[in-house]
Amino acid sequence: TCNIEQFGMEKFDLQDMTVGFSQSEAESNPFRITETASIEDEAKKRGVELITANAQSDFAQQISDVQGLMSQGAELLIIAPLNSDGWEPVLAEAERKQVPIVTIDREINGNPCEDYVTFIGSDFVEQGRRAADQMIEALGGEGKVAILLGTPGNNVTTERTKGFKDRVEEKAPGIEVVFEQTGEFTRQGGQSVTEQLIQSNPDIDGVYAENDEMGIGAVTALRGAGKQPGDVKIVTVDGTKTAVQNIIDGWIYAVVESNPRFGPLAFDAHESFGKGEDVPVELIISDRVYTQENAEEQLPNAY
Ligand code: GYE
Repeated sequence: TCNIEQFGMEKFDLQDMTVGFSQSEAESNPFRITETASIEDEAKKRGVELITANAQSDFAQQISDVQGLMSQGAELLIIAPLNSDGWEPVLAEAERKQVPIVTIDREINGNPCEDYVTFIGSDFVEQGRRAADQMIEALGGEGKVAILLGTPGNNVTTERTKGFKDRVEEKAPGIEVVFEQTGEFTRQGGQSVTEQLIQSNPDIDGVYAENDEMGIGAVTALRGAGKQPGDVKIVTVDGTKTAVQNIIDGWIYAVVESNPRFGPLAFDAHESFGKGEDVPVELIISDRVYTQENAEEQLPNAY
């Protein structure tokens, strides 16, 4: 856990503070739209002043965004980091100015309770395992699988890949990963990588897309190549409405949720930290799984 005394700061009341929120990626991805809305709604609900910035997938921009938030008067930070490494200039300045940081959805590599207060996110290794379980079921334990990787340089991609591969190796040696390439977590990226995949591996049986946007791009590519729903089993991660609708339509086999509703947890963390309470240095949000059995009934929970 982390306590404000260990951190070497005076107690504060969240109510009196200005909070800065730095979003990493463009809000074309429903994960990002929902995440930003969750932070903004929670700030409003609590009457806390919030200033925001969006780095549009540019890491240098995000570093200057966060520095900008501090110079605009942010006394507390919530950061959705694009990359896990490279935060030293921000961490040094936050330390100098005594600005506590809560990171959400991706980790910053550093020391908890020194560089930042807490990380709030999913268990990404577990998401990879859940995706593998769905793929193993879809393929009856045998076949050739491609992975559409997320962007490199963050713990989410690494952990979603590790969880998936380890589980497949352990439970279904008849499944072979024959293709791996990044689709940059975007729809367009997922589509163009899948177009290459169909050329190089026309006999592919399954596609594990490390987010829904890439999975939806994969559906477009497969459709364009004349495939029918279910010909290639697709498993994705996030839980967007479009992806869950694709389960209902037969194009996607299953969607492992990655819950982006961090607002209440992030503000709670800052609030109890300010009061001098012990805050866990890692908080895991709970995720569901959407399957053919529950997609229709669960669609309202998708974002
Ligand atoms: O799955 C994806 C986004 O970091 C957990 O990033 C997040 C991931 C999310 O681009 O859609």
